[in-house]
Amino acid sequence: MFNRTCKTCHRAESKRELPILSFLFSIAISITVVKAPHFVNLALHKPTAQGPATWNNDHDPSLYISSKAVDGKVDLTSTNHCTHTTNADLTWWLVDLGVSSPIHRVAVLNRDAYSDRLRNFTIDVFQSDPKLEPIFPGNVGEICARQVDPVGSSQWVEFDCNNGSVIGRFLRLIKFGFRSMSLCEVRVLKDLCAMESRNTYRHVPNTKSLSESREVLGVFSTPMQCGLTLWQRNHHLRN
Ligand SMILES: [Ca+2]
Repeated sequence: MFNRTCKTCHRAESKRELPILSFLFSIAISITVVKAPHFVNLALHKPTAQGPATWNNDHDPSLYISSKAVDGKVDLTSTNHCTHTTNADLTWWLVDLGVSSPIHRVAVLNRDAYSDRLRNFTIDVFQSDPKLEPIFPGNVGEICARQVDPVGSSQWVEFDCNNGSVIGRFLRLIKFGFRSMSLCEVRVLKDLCAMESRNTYRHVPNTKSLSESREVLGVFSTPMQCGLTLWQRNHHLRN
C-alpha cells in the first residue's frame, strides 16, 4: 500500500489515516458504553412503609421492617433481610423513589419458606403519596403489573412496566387474600438508555406555575446522549 522508498509519502498517508482511525475508535468506545449495564435501581435505600402493620417480634423489633426490601441484601439464609407484615385480607408495601420517573422494570425477590403466600398482587404507581388519601389502601394508581400465580421459593420475578410508559414517584405492591406478605428485595429499575418521549422531572416545592414546579433531571433521546450520560455517570462514580 505504501511506497517504502518514499518516507515523506508514508508519513503523509499516516497523517491522513489518523483521523479515520480516531473516528472508528470513538465509535467502538460509544458502542461499548451503550452496551454497558444501564439500569439504575431507583428504590435502593429509599423510604418505605408497609401495612397494615409489621409482624411483631418481641426479641428484635427491627426484624421484618419495610426497609428490608430496599437494603440491597438478598441473602435468603437469614430472615433478617426480608419484610413481613401481619396477617390481613389486604397487605401492602410502598416505596418513595424521591423523584417522579419513568419505571421500566420492577424485580421482586420472594422468601424461601411459605413462598406460595406471595400471589394475587398488583404493582401500581402514584405521583403523590397514596397513604395521604382517605380511601387508602383502596385507591388505585397507574398499573405497572399484576401477578396471579404464586412466586417460587427464593425466586426473583421481574415485570416489564409497560416499557417505561408508567411514570411516578411512589410505587406500591398490594396483595389480596388473607395472609401476611414478605418481600426480600424490590428493585425499581429505570433504563437510562430508553428512548423517552417525556422528560424526567423533580417536583420543586413552593412554586406557583407548572413550568417552575418541574426541574428537568434528564432526557436521553439518542444512543449518543445515552453513551455520554453513562460515561459521565461512570466517570463520576470512579472519582
Ligand atoms: Ca433485602
